[in-house]
Amino acid sequence: MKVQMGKHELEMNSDYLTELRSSNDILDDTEALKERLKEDGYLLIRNFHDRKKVLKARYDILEKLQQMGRLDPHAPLEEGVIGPEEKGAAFMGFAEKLKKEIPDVVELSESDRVMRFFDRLLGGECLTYDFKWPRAVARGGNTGAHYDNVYMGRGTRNLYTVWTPLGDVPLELGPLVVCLGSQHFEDVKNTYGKMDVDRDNVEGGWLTDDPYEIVEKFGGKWATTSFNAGDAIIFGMFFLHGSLNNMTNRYRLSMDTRYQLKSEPVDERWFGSGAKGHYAWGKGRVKTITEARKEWGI
Ligand SMILES: O=C(O)CCC(=O)C(=O)O
Repeated sequence: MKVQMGKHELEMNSDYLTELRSSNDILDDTEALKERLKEDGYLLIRNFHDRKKVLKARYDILEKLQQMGRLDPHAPLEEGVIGPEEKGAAFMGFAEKLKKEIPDVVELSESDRVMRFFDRLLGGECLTYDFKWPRAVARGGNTGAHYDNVYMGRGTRNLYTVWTPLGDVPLELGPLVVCLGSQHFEDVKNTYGKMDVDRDNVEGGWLTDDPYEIVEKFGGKWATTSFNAGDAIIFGMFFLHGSLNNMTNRYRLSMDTRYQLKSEPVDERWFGSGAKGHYAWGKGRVKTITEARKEWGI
């Protein structure tokens, strides 16, 4: 099957794009999970969440999109068919505010099931950042390749992203795509990976929107899968990822949320009272990623 990442077409099961492997076979073996996360850079877990809770969270966002006039009024709400404006929507925000607007989304990100999983994986009591990143991606929308460290790298390095599709997300709906091996791209980690968008003010924060460039220059291989409601993929701060394009007339709904040990330092932009999110990024003189990469020599 052919998929699209930005302007570039990729063939599934080719030299550039392969299938993610599930870790459900080792789900009860914490040591094996840790080893897999270190080795592969990610854990794909089917039915990580309670599917019913995912569908409730999906409904919250669909209702919001309906109120915003973003859905096709002639199609059933559950299908999330994009309205004539063809606009995406970001619902990103702090839990305190989101609890009033999309409470089931917040509940899903902080559920006992998720928190106890991280307590076990990281070997101590865990917390999740107050800021949540729910997204409704319209037709043609996608995310370019980036390390999450450039957005949330001020606390512990032992911080993890959970990407959760809010509904079934087959390939054509534009699921997350990761670059296998990118956790070992030392030149990229030591330059681009050390960037902080609020300090360095680099436009977008993406390393590139060209998946081929990464493989040809640095190595690795892209990987994705068809996700079902309930599934999730977990990865660390130095693992290149982005998303495929949504090639359909339905919204791709998802959220990304962050987890770490309570005992380790947090990135204060995203957690605790007074957290303010990105406070300087995009203000004043913005550097392009092309300029920044020239300076870094990558
Ligand atoms: O959902 C997307 O398009 C991007 C998500 C992402 O970058 C993340 O989970 O860190």
